[in-house]
Amino acid sequence: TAPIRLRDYAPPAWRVESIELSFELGIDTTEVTARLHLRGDASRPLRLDGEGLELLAIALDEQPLDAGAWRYADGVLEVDGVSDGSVLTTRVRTHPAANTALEGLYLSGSREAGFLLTQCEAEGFRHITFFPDRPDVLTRYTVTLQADRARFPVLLAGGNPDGAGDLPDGRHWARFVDPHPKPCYLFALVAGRLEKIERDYLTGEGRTVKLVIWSEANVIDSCHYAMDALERCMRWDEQAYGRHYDLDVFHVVATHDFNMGAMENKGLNIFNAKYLLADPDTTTDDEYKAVEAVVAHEYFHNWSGNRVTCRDWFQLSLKEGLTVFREQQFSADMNSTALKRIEDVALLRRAQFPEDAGPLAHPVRPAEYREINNFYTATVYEKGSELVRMLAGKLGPEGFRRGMDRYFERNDGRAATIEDFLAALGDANDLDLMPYLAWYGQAGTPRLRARGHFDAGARRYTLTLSQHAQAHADLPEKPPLPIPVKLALFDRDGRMLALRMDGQTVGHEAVVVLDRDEQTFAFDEIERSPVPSLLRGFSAPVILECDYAPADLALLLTHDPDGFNRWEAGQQLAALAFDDCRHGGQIALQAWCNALAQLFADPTLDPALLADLLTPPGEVELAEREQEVDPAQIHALRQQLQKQLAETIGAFALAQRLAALEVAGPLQLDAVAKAQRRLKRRVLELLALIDAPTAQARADAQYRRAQGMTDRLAALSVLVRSDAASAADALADFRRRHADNPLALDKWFAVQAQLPGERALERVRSLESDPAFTLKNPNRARALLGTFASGNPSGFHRADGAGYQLLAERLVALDALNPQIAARLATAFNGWQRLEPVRRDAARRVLSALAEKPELSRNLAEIVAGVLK
Ligand code: B3K
Ligand code: ZN
Repeated sequence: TAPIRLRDYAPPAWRVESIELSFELGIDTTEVTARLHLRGDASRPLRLDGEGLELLAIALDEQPLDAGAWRYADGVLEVDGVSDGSVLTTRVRTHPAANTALEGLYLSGSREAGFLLTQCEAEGFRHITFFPDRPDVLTRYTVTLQADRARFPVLLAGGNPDGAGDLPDGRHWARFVDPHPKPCYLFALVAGRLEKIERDYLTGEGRTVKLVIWSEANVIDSCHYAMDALERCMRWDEQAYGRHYDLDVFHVVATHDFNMGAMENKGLNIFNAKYLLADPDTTTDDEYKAVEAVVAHEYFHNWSGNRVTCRDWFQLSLKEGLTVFREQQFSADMNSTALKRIEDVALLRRAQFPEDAGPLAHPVRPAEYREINNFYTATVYEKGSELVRMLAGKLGPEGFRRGMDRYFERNDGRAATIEDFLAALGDANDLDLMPYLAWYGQAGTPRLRARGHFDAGARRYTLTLSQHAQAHADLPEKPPLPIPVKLALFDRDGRMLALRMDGQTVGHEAVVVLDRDEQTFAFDEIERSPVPSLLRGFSAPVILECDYAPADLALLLTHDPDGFNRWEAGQQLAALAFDDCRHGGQIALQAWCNALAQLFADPTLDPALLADLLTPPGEVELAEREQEVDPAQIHALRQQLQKQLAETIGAFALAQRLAALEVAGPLQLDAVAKAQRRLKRRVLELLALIDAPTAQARADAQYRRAQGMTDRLAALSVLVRSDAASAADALADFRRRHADNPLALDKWFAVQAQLPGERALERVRSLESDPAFTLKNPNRARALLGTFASGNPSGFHRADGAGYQLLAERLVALDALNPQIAARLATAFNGWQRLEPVRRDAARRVLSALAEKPELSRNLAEIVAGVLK
């Protein structure tokens, strides 16, 4: 198939003003009647999308159409004789239980007990009925559901409830009307046996909204945390952005069978249970945070995505990048700004930088695609959020709010573009932000080079910044980007200096914008050569190249008042220390270890921050710095680095701290308790590297006494990774204890898939024959195969290529069931070109053979071909 290109965009020939949709729901077959009220130009053909639909009846303006008046082939229904104001009625049949792709209308759970639901973004609606399946067609929906009352007691669709009642033969109906025109990707329905919790929410505008969370009966008690989070984020959006909820009800539904995290359908959000259910015995602290974040993300889409939607899928980051940014701000406000920033930058480096450095690299606004579902990427989401963050930083809090108000006001009820966004933010602040469009149009992570020079005679420090596009990225000639660099200067005692630029005192922090290839910035009245702290808060998504002396980084690591910048200095120093491990160097290694040992002894430091400071960059990030990647060697060197750190701190101090972090009594979920558990885990891991017997004994005890999942899983992971004699028993215990909880079992699969080194493969193979393993459930497939392939470099990248072979075989099986999940897992092959020669050859062989398979889905074929090139 030919790619779809941004530059070919044309407005739709036909619009659908309103639709009356009615469903006769059944597990095996569902019949859908759609009445489309059409507006458009009669001289242009009406073409509607429809995939795999069985057309039962078709009528135009209430007259059945002859077979000659329409054609249905290759996913398009073409109808003749339509005029402006015509009503087209179609009746189709679909097969929910047979739908393993989990796109369109499908069954979650078993035939006997499961429920029906829909997933339409990006192009699932065409699996439900004939419609112009594109986001710039905005339509008013009236949806009527009919079903057997005993089998489907709960009937839900987006919008406001508009009546319900009984029908003959034990059937019933319910109707929903959505007053807000929306694109069809935001349509949703849910039908089945579900329980609910509900709460009234009074909006800042004084309207009462019913919030309802639905799940299967056995987990309904795990929905309270999400309900609290929902209320928090609704209030926050009112206060931070002046955005209020706009329907009478807000439904949220949990399912265990979902291709992604969650979906922002208007008035009826649907969640992967992983991001909605939370209970102390089975949910880790990090997962609690993720629930809060995803609940907020989906809710925030109600304005950034639903009220203002995207003109076409190339603009996806308009809603996703913006909504990720809004969620990041919210989570920072609810928890800790520094820790949230650390987590997000770490994610960017682990997921987005490698994507941007390899053959799958694409701009935040891609220029073309074959399968849009392959573009829900870290680039569109996370880098997209970084671009919004740069704009917000440039405008300042008030200017950004003014700009966002303008954006929402101008584009409400519209399908907008990235240009519309930049124009609104700029116009509201009398600024031209169009130079930032270049960031949206080019792939690759820019490199920012920094050179400092101190002139003692002139008491002047000059900083020369230059930017360099990534060599192998797409455009031959890249225009310079505006790169905001937030910076500070420190004296040798670790104090921040007052900054004087161009005769003005600008405070202790300044933002300079590099918008040419190279620029020099001067700071006056500087007495002694300072230590620069650059890119504070990660003010632009670039790779900083600066020849820091290890001692300078150690100074920032120990003295910077801002937790994020401290962590950032530590990460850079750790990378140099990693190089020392390889070459037998000492300077950076000792600087890193000594600085951290000093911080370890500081009782005033936030334990959660300390835990993050004690964690060097991950194996994936470290691999990004290599010319030729040997994952086994990277793993070994990183272990050595951490071992060195543990030895510097000392086994005694580690064990002592561990004991001090032990708390008796019932589980606490406040920030202090979470921070202590975070540090406890890190300390236990470090101790395991230098005193395995003691660490294992502690882990054993911790496993047995653990009050919650965070401690239990941390202990289990240490036992498994350090080959403790008791690991097998602990695993068996965990398996028994959580046999009925799929989300906990996923963790049991994942912790074993993370076993480092060659033994991982055998473990994965044996886990595949566990009765609880199935490729049909996306969470389970991701927990075992996704963790192994993307979260365990030294396990997956075996020199004999057996890891690649296993993944390729499973991808083929998975692709036949669920192409979206297969394509996602296949991205684990990204970056194979930079592997050392033996692994590279093995990967090439496996990938080439996979690419040859004739039956691959468009999803998987695009990723395999892309990764190979
Ligand atoms: N918008 C959805 C993602 C849809 C993915 C389609 N393959 C969830 C989100 O980003 O909020
Ligand atoms: Zn989103």
